[in-house]
Order: sequence, then C-alpha cells, then structure tokens
Amino acid sequence: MIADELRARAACLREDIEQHNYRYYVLDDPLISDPEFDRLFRELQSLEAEHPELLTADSPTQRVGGAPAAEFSQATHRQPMLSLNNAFEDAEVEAFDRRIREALEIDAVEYAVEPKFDGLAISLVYERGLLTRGATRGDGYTGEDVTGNLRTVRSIPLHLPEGAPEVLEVRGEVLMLREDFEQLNRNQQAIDGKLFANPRNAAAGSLRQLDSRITAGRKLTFYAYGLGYAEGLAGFGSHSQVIDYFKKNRFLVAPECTVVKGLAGLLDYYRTIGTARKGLPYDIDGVVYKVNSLTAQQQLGFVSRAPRFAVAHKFPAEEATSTVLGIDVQVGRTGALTPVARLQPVFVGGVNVTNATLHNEDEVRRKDVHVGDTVIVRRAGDVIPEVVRVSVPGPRRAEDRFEMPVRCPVCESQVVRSEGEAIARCSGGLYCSAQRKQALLHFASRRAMDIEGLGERLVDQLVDLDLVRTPADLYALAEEKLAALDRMAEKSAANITAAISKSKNTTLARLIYSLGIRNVGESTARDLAAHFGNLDALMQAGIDDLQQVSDVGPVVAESLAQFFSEPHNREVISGLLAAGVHYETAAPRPVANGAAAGRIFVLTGTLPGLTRDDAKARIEAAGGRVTGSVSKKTDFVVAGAEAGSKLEKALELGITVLDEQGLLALLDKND
Ligand code: 5U1
Repeated sequence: MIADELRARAACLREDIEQHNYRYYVLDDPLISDPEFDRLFRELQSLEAEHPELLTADSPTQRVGGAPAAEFSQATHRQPMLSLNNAFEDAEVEAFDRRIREALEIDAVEYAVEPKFDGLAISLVYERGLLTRGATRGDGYTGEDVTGNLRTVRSIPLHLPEGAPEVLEVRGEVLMLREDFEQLNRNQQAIDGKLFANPRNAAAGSLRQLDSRITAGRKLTFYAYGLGYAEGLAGFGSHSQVIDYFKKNRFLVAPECTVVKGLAGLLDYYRTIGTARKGLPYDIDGVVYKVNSLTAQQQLGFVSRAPRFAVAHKFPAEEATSTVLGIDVQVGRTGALTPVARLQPVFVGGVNVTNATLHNEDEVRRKDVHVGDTVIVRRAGDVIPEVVRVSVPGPRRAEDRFEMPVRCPVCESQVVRSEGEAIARCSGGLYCSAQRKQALLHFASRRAMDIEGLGERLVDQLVDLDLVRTPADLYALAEEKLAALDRMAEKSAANITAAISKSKNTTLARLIYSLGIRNVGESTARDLAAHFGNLDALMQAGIDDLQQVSDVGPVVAESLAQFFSEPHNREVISGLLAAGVHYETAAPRPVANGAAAGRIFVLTGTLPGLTRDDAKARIEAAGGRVTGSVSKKTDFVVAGAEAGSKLEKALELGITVLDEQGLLALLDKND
C-alpha cells in the first residue's frame, strides 16, 4: 500500500477499534467477538510497528501504558474542582430546597439527580477533540497529572467525535466496578499479592501507579458528571443537556441520572437509589442533587467553596458491633488528648477497624463506654471510625472505667482542660515528642510540603533519637545518619534526602499550611497567601489586618497572631528560610495553557510541513523542551519520514510518538 492508503487504513482501524471499545465498555453492547476485536487491534499494532510515523497520541494501542514515570507533575485546574456540601437528614434537604426556591422565587425546582460515586474525582481536558490531560482533583486547585494512566481507561474517549470544541474539560469519577474489584483481589490472592480493602482503595492505588502498564492491567471505569473549563462550546440550558452531550460524545454516564421535581422528587429518588444500592455495579455513598437550569445555577453561585446549587445527600454510615479491649489516649499535633477505643477487629465501611475515636472525656461519659463493653462502631467514607453507643455493657469493674490522665502519657507534662472546653491538652508543647512527631508528619504531608517517604516510622526514629526537633532540622539531615536508621538503606536515605530537598521549592499557601497553625486549614492558608503575598507581611499583620482576609474571623486571627508571636515559631520559620525553603506566590502557570508545558520532546526524521527549527521553536514557545536523545524522561518523540534509531528507542520505552499532525494538535492551544 502506498503511504496515503496506509495512513487511511490506520485512521480507519483507530476509529473502528475505539468504536468497538465504546460499544463494549460504555454501551455494554459489543458488535463483534473478542477474537475479531483482537485481530483489528493486532493489525493496527503491526501497522504502527512497521510505520511508526502512523502512530498517534490517541491511538488505542497507547491504552496499554508506557514507561514508568519518575513522578507525577502538577496539574493546575483552570476552574477549581469544588466539593459538595453534604446533607444527612431529610430536614437538611428540605432546607436546601427551601433556600433555592426562595432565592429563585419559584414554587417548584427541577433538579438533575445522580448517584454519588465512591471513587476518585478526575478532570479530563480535550483540546480540539484530543485528550491532552487527565488529572486528579488534588486540593481542588492543583492535582496530579495522570494522563498516561487515564489513557488506559477504556471508557475514557481518547478523542471526541467531529465538531469538538476548542477546549472541553469533562469531570467525573474514576472507580473500580465491584466485579472488577473482586476479580482483582482473586488475581492478587493467586500471586500472593496485596489485597485491597475496597473498590475505592483499589481504584486509588491503580490510578497512582507511576507505571501506567500496571494501571492498564487494572480495570478502571470512568463516569462523567460535570463540565469544567470550556472554550467554543455551544451553550447548554440545563445540566441534563450536558449529560446528554456527554452520552453523545461517547462518555459513560450513570444510567441512574435523571430529572425530578421538587423536594418530594428528591426524597423519592434518595429512597429508590437507597433500595437499589446493593444491586448497583459500583459503590456509592449517597446521591447528588443539582438545580437543573444552568442559568439558575449561575444565579445561585457558590458559598465558601461549594456550589449553592447542589448538595450531596449521603446514605447513613455503615455500622458494626465490636468489643472494647481497652481505651488508649492519643496525643495530637496541638496537644489534644483523644480517648481512643481499642477494638476487637471488625470490618466496617470497607476497612478493618481496630481503633475508634471516643472524641473526648465528656463523650466517653455521655455514651458511658467502659472497657469490656460491646459497642456499635461507625465508619463513613474517609472519616475516622467512631464509637456510636454501647449495645451491651460489659462487667464494668472499677478498672474498666476511663479516666483522663492528669499527666501526658507521652511526656508527662501536666494535662490542662480549660474552663468551658471539651478538649484536654498536654501542656508540653514541642517539648512533647508526640506533638513534635505529629507536627513533623503534618509538615511533610502531601498537601503541605509533600515530602514523600517521611512517614510515621521514620519520624518516630528521628524524634526519639533527637535527630530532628523542628521541621527546619529536616533540611540539615545528613544522608549517612538516615541510612543508619532502622529499615533504612543507602538508597532509601538518598530518596528521602532528595524528597526533602525537593520540598524546598514550594508555594506560600503550602508553607503556611505546613506550619500547623491551629484553625488554619488548607483553604485558609490559600486565602492568606493570596492576600498577603509573602510570609513577612503575614507575620507582621495585626488582628484587624488578618480579619480583612475572606473567611478569617476572630478565632483564626487570634490563632495566627498567637502563633507568630511565639519566638520559637519565628525561629522555625527563619530556620526554614535559611535552609533554602522558598516559595512561589502566584499559582503555577496553568498547564491547560499548554499540553506541552514542561514536557520533553525529541525530534526525529523529516516532518512534512515543518523544519526542525520551526518545530523546536513552536515546542519551546509552548513551554516544552527539545532534547537530542531519547530516555525515560522523554515525554514525546515527534517522528517524520525516515525516522531512525530514536524512534525505535521510543517504541522500546513505550514513549508516545507523534506525527506532525499530532504535534500541532498538541501545541495548538499555545499558538
Ligand atoms: N455525581 C456527582 N458527583 N459529584 C461531585 N456529581 C457531582 N458534582 C460535583 C461533585 C463535586 O460538583 C458539581 C456540582 C460542581
């Protein structure tokens, strides 16, 4: 066949295979048998192997995964991925509906209703119809770029049909169907591999694989439920029209999505789905109600980072019965002492529970929990399991009664419970090693300074051996010291030192959050960073200045002022800055501005319409980098006619190969 015919055949095969994928994975209505499908797939594979210039980023052959990545890069969402407010009781749903009716001044509201998946929220960006980025939700503003992994998910279209808008961001959930989860665990068992506690953990573990070939071997499914950033998209009148548009564009949408009228419609839907829940192919933890009219959604807007036009009506958390073996006291980051019931292990809410919180001393008394009692334990989603109530009292000997210790069980400092407060606290501050450990773990956590590998076991040793007292000490840790610790070796020590060093480059919001200031969570840290722009200004701000920041009231302002007035805290901050910790104030350049941004390209062969210099200039203008040789770090190889060994190497390493068209499609948004 001559070149044009081969190109046409490859295009035809790509389209056919994707159509069959769609019939199989989305419609559950295959048109051809598995062997017939395999034949088409193999024909495309061998065509691409013989003529690598025919390989495109959206070829279904790319769904098998590529070379392992060293790490995921960050992906900034052009429109934040918000979370939903929750409702647990009918009365809360009633209040939601009332607020909407009053705000819109109408008698009955039309709602789009759908199941609330227990999976992972995902954003998919299509540029001119080509899937260019898939990212996790992360903190709602910045997630992880997991495009390579998401390409392996068969129900995610790699490109959209003709007439796609300039940019389309589709949001939804990646999950593992129950039957795929059970099959995965059977396979894992057969190879003595790790078993997953529930489909959600299995989906999360599969999506966060640096080696997309592993993800490809796990059966994940994507359900679309919302629109994110879009350019050149025809206006929709309602959410249900958006859902229809997704279906037309080959996305999988929950068949339970529908439209109902008024409060009665909502509550009816909740009960219907609640009854059907056990028989659904996926885990859900509630249902979602959205005002159907998009104009009304806009009018209603948002309140403190959640849409006012939508709510998640959650199912009651799962409960189980267990026995209290003991009541321990845990010391938290701020010194709070929490009584925790040690339990006979029990499987609840998808995990094995061995500890459940009793919150505080008053709660222990109110629930009248003693060692030896049989209790009801509850676990909902990612929330810490809790003891709900006693179901059968135990023998209740004198020693079975819980007493809050008068001295901290870790550092023996005095325990103080201020008047009117429910929480008893260790007064040891950072003298208390438990508080120091928690502060370090918080500092290193993913949403804070994101120091991979600095987990509980290592922090315990670092603090117990007095190698680290404050977060600033982490930056002075010698690799040999780390390597000498229990369960550490040269390689792991080098990885940790590298992760610590990498964390020096951060954002102001993360740095503020990492300090662990009481009452300052992630979103407050972000607001403070945006308002003050630098740490000095924040540290010098008075109570009134602080309260100028949105959502900062007297309590948060007081916590901040108190934290920064403490010489010890100022010292830690100076230590961090002196160690080279520095921050970017502005949010990083949005990746959506360029699928090529930050990516490494290698050019090989002659492109039909671009000189090598042109191609290089365009890639660089889009924020990409062109290097001379192919390695594991290469993101794309752009291959033209008579491409040589670089192409072979790319195929060997599983790197995405683009032809000129593919490159231009990728770069187009940056022109
Ligand atoms: N099913 C569904 N889940 N979920 C989550 N729909 C849905 N919509 C969401 C979220 C966070 O957000 C939009 C209402 C903005």
